[in-house]
Amino acid sequence: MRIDSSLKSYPCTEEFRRWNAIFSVFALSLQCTCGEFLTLTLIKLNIFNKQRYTITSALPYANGPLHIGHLAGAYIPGDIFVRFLRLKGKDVVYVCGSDEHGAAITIKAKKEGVSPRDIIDRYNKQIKESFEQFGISFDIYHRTSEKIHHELSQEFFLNLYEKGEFIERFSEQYYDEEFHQFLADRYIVGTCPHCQNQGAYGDQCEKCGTSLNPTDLIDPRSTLSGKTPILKETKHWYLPLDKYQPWLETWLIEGKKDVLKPNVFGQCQSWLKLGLQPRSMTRDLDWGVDVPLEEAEGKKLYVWLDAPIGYISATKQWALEHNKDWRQYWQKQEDPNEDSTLIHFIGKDNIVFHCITFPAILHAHGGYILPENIPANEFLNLEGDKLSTSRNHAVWLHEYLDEFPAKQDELRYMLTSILPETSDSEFTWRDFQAKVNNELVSILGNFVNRVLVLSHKYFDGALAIGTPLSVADQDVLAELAKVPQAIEASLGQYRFREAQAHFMNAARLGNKYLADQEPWKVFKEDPERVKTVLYVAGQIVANLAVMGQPFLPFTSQKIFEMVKLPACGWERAGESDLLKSGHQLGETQLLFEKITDEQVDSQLVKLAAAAASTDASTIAPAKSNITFDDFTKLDIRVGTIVSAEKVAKTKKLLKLTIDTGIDQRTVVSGIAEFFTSEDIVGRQVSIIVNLEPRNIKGISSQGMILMAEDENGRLDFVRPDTTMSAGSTVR
Ligand code: B3M
Ligand code: ZN
Repeated sequence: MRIDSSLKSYPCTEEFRRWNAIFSVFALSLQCTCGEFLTLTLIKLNIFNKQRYTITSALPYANGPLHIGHLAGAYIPGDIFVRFLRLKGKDVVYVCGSDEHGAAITIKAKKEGVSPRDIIDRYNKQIKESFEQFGISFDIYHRTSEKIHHELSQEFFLNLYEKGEFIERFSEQYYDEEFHQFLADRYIVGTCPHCQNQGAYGDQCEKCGTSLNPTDLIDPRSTLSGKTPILKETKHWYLPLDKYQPWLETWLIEGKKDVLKPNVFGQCQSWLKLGLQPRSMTRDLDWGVDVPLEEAEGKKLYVWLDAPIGYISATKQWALEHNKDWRQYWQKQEDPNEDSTLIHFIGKDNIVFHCITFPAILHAHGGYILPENIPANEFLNLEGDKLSTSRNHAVWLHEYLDEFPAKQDELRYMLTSILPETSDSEFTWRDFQAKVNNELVSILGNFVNRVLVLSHKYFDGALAIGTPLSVADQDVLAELAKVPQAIEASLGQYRFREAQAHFMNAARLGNKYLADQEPWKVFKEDPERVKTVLYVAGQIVANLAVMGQPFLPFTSQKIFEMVKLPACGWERAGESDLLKSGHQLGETQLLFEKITDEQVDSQLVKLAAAAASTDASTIAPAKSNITFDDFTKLDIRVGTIVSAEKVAKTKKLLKLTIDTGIDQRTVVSGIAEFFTSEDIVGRQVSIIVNLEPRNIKGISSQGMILMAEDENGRLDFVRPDTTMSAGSTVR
């Protein structure tokens, strides 16, 4: 179903606003030149007018702990959205789980010298716990290593195989001779042909997002041995993405141009412009889902074929446990109006798989619904630098939970306020401190606390209307009543930062109301008026509990307890009598505490220490001792470079002619990435002259130039400080 957007203009009347609220269309007020306010309304298909929803957040690889970048990418937005849907009374399933296949797992296992099973069991547990503690409210957190998942993935493969969808192809693939293994995905790195990123993987460049085949990489290297791989023939099954390109252009580009976020739409459009290529759906690996064909013994499904099917197998498992029908959440229904609405929350490096590959698979299989939207986020940086697992530049969730116990909502709030929704964003500990202290403590916490404390002090915690509501009271309640709709409109466009800001504005409204009414001053003369002020303020507090539920679930829960109101749904948000006159409030609890300078400093010190220790660990380890005799065997001389030329068809090699004082000889040296021949002719170098000659690219290399190499692989010559005569010895 498609509903076209249309741009219409209406006078901004009361009636229009009501109509606007009922249909939840998105409105924008502008001032016309005549001075009258006009409201331009973009009528879009309202995402919240369906009954059933299937919501997914990317399945994290079970190969390491989670950090704040994960939360900000796919989980906080997904959780806010789902909590909101539940509050709206929708039938929703929110699925996630560990991605337990692929090279991400086996490489980690190899590094640690343990089995892949050890790795996935360890991290699945840790990741699951982190999600639970942060209140990410999945209906199920599943695992792709489960039998039900293997079976469903194989069923998908066979379905496509039997329909003749795959192209079967023998081709030459990279192979590491030392490790006797074909190299695909993360087993091979090289330079991306599109953006020149030198660390692109065999299936994708994470920098520009483009999906790749290993043979696309420039200067490929095995991540197992570090060596340049050889080519060897093997058979694989390819998904003909080129064949689905016209369909994708209609479904995705034409059909979704108005609903996809610009960052997502732009990426999809540029890949389609490049032209899609067939992609292999099988791998020569020993860990993963078996390819269910006799002739494919020993081969596994490509992890990006099975992982998204993990959303479906997770739903199947959940349905089994809850007596539900999983088909209602994934398959097309007789009446298309009853189809579930599928939304994938992901980070930007997963866009191609969720917008192109997985939909193509679902389409080729048939019978399945397709995603309604894929609201991918960009990346989160930390203290001016990219988050990095290998450099330990991260805020790990399990460590945060230890160091800031019971402060989950503080991090949720901070991350929501800086979500990288349209471009990369930045987490700093100082900002975290400012957001907690100046917003959560000073605005939200302070307001709720004052209302509770004053009510207890003056009226033993009983709320009641004293004097009739004043104009100011009615105004503040009218303002409050607009907030739920503003939140809903922002959430409907996946603008979570804006939605949370609307929520916070309700707390600001409350603070301003108290400051204006000054009940602490009025009480002596007019306690009945103060009764009313606290009654009105109490309604704002109760509304903060209702409206805070998607964003700050732990805090909302506490406020509900404090005001003694059972948690309620979104239909009651904005009501001005959530607490009836005569209602008795509960105990005051502290909502938030300030983050101290010491806490911030200790986090900064920790990051600096991590940076220092990873620097040290990249320095090559010391070698064992040798004898003096061993050393004197080396004949090292000062030589002068007489000429230098690039070795044809190589990137790194220069062929040098060196005057060694003894003779003029040829040396092949891997320095072309750092020096051109013009740079170095005439320079002095240190050269080992008694090394057995070696044949490099058909050239006999007679000696070796001594080079210094830093941890980033940068090279420079080891040479005398002043000019020495060629042939001088180095000892
Ligand atoms: N495990 C990649 C990632 O963690 C991958 C996502 C799978 S979603 C089906 O970025
Ligand atoms: Zn790239």
